[in-house]
Formats: sequence, C-alpha cells, structure tokens
Amino acid sequence: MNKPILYSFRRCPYAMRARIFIKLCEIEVQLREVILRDIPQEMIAISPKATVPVLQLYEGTILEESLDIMDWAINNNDKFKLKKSKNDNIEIHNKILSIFDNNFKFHLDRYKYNSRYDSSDVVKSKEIHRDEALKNLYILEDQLDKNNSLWLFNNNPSFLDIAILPFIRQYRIADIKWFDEKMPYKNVHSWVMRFLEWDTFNQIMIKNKPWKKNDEPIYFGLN
Ligand SMILES: N[C@@H](CCC(=O)N[C@@H](CS)C(=O)NCC(=O)O)C(=O)O
Repeated sequence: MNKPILYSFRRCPYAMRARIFIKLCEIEVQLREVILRDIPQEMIAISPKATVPVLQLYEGTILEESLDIMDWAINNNDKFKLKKSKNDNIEIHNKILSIFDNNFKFHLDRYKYNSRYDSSDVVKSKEIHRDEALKNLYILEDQLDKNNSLWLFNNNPSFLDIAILPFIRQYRIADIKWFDEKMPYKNVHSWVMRFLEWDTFNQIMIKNKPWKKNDEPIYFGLN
C-alpha cells in the first residue's frame, strides 16, 4: 500500500515540527521536498493555500496544518508519550504555544527578514523586533529554571518543546553572535543548543533533492 505523502521544506519550522513528530512516532511517509517559490501542482491541487507541511493520507484526507499533522502522528503511535506531555500541562502548553505561534512569530519574521518588509507593513527596526521577540523568551527561562530540567517539563522533549524550538532556532540564526553572546537567558540558550545537538533533530534535517514527478519515492520516518 502507498505510504502517506508529506510535502515538506527542510528549513520551514512548521515542517520541522511535523517531521519530528512523524519520526518520533515511527510512521513511514513519502517525503516530497518542495521549493517554496515553485510549489508542485500536485501539492497545490490538494492544498490550494500552498503552505508546507501538507500530509496526504491514503484515503485522500489532507492535513494542511502542522499541528494537525502532529496530532495525527501521536494518535497513530505515541511512542514517546507526547500526548501526555500536552494533556498534563494543557494550560501552560496552550498559553506558550499561542504566544510563540503568534506574537513571537510576528516579531521573528520582522527581525529575520527585516529588509523584505516595506513601509506599508507594520515594521520597525531589526533590533526592536529582536527585543520584542526576546520578551517572550522570559516565560521559557522561568519554566526551565523552576523545573530545573533539560526540557520544558522534564528530561525528555515534550510536545511543546518540539512545537516551539524550530522557531527559536530561527531566532538564533538571525544573529548567532548576538544570541550566543548577548541573549540574556542562559537556560534558554542551553536548551536551544541541546535541541540543535539532539539526534532526532539532526535526522530530520537531512537534505533531500526537490521532488519531481516520476522520481523514486524517498521514504522518511522509519529509518
Ligand atoms: N499554519 C501553517 C503555516 C505553514 C507555513 O506558513 N509555512 C510556510 C513555510 S515556513 C509556507 O509554506 N509559506 C508559503 C510561502 O512562503 O510561499 C502550519 O502550521 O502548517
């Protein structure tokens, strides 16, 4: 039977969190790497909003939101009890996820891609957006400090860690020197570095050639 098809883009933080869940849940999918400025017609036909990740399931169901793909993965094979990490901490989970998917992401984009915005957009200087995004990291510093743990809730990555860390990785990349030398939250810094060294993260970042029709499938998730 054909495996589900995941349209993905290696450096997209939404696609990263979906790939991490698929990998941790050991679900095999066909990975189709896309180029954002040249999204294949096959993907647009099933998901006209044309954002990655998109997962096409066997029975034709389409999941076109990363959080839906993550929930689908843990409903299939929740090997690392990611559902429990979400349910046991649901209030803080929802609060932090919403901050990072909204306010943090807003400032992150304007920090990282400052020159792409023009005066018609709501945009200030790079540093202002960096500092506005930084305000959101305090809650994580506090959580890591209070729990004295490697990850947000204990010594294993939780649903929330995985959902937000790809975005904080991007925040670091916008100015690595500043993040490594001047960013004031030391627990957050160690936590981001731990993520970058995490085997699972490195496995989902393996490079693949952009997909073309008639290519041999690339399988992802089990190996
Ligand atoms: N809410 C969506 C957001 C996905 C998203 O915005 N992905 C970006 C890439 S990181 C995208 O595909 N943008 C379309 C484009 O840049 O053309 C999700 O969680 O999956």
